[in-house]
Amino acid sequence: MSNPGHSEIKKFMNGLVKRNPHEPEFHQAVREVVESLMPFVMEHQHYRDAQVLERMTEPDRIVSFRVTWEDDQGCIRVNRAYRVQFNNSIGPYKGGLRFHPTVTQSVLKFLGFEQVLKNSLTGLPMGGAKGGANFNPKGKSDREVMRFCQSLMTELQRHIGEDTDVPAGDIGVGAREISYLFGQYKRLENRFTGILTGKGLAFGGSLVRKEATGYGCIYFCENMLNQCGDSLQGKTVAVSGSGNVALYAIEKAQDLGAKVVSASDSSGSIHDPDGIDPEKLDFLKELKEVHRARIHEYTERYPGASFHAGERPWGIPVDVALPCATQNEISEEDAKRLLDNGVQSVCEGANMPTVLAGAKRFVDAKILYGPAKAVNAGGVAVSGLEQSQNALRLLWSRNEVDTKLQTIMQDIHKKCLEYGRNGDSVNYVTGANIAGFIKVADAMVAYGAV
Ligand code: NDP
Ligand code: 2IT
Repeated sequence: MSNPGHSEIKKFMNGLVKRNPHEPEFHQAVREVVESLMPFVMEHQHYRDAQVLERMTEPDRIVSFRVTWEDDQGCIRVNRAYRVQFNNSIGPYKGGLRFHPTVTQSVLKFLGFEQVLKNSLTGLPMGGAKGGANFNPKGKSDREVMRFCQSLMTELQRHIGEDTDVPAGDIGVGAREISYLFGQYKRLENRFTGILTGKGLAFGGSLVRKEATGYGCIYFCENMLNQCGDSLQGKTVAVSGSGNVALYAIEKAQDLGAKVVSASDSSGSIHDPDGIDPEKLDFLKELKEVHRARIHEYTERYPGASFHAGERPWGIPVDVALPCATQNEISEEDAKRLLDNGVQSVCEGANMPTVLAGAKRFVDAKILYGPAKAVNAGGVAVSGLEQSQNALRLLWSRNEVDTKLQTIMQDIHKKCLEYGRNGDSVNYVTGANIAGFIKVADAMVAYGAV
């Protein structure tokens, strides 16, 4: 590490690991941020004096609770849920809920910490939070998911509010789950209010929220390429995942003239050398959004494509890679393979999809590497716009929301350039971390010792 703050970083991270044992995902997320922020913080003594980094890495509070529900066989089931309210210095807490068997306090702390800086980057007044449960929606009936959501909201409703904390979706929490959660909140509180985002269009949802994270990812990627006089037109693209983020990243990449040759789920990946065209994407959406089926069925319908059980798509030679599934899905070996195959850009639709050593390889190779907190901020940004529409009791048109999303992604890109320029290249990791940090840090310093 050639960082001027090397010993400061080491000291800081030793303390953080000691205070938060057994939380590897949280350590990883903080390390990535602190490694690029420490030199900046050391140059600005007032942040050091106010212990801003120490305060910013300690959540405001964490609520953990039992969720008891009854399955279709009449058996009582128990899960553990959390809400990590990380930092509300610049606005009410905001961030998704994740339902996945791998959910732990460490995973939600990493996501909550990232969310603070991401939400700051959007320019909207939103603090950062994350929540979820170790509940596996796979194989559960709609009624089981409904009972689980109702039980979870019965406790969560005490801790949230439209000016306090506004949850949304994430892995395993989509339109169906948000609907059940919102219905239960409304029933318990007897108030119709913008307590969740990602709601159905019939009850306060925003146009373009469903598409926002995927579209935003592609807008950011296009901005990075445009900066170098290039564009997505004609590029070959690998996408991982086939959930909310992946499907709409594929859609917008197609719109901009790219050829997307892969998608995946937790069972493996498909490679379609001819490209996923609009008709094939409609099939994939139906497969995943309606039938919740496995991805190998794509190859039964389109025999020109192949299925690779248990594999990620990073061995396919592509110009652009878009990890849109989950954390740590690009290993150092995957990063090396992508670089060896000449990848020009990696844009992170998922949160923390690249291990630290892989991210370092992308930065050192000076490719166009867009970190998650900048690239995937379009989702929470349109959530913020959904809150605005709810407060105004208005519905903006599709074009109005999409134009605002494009402007927000452009602004985030500009902020990354402002703080990440390094000679004739741009370190988007440093740029995003510093730009996101400043607004939150300034608010914290202004509040005094709170
Ligand atoms: P979805 O649940 O809609 O889709 C997740 C996709 O990733 C599925 O294809 C799923 O496969 C796959 N996946 C999940 N976990 C794993 C795993 N451990 N190994 C392999 N594949 C996995 O979630 P989203 O699309 O909403 O979220 C994807 C990523 O984007 C996450 O990192 C999330 O935090 C991030 N994100 C989401 C935003 C949003 O607005 N939804 C906003 C910003 C970031 P399978 O179906 O087999 O589980
Ligand atoms: O990681 C994320 O930014 C999200 N899951 C979206 C959060 C939100 O409040 O829309």
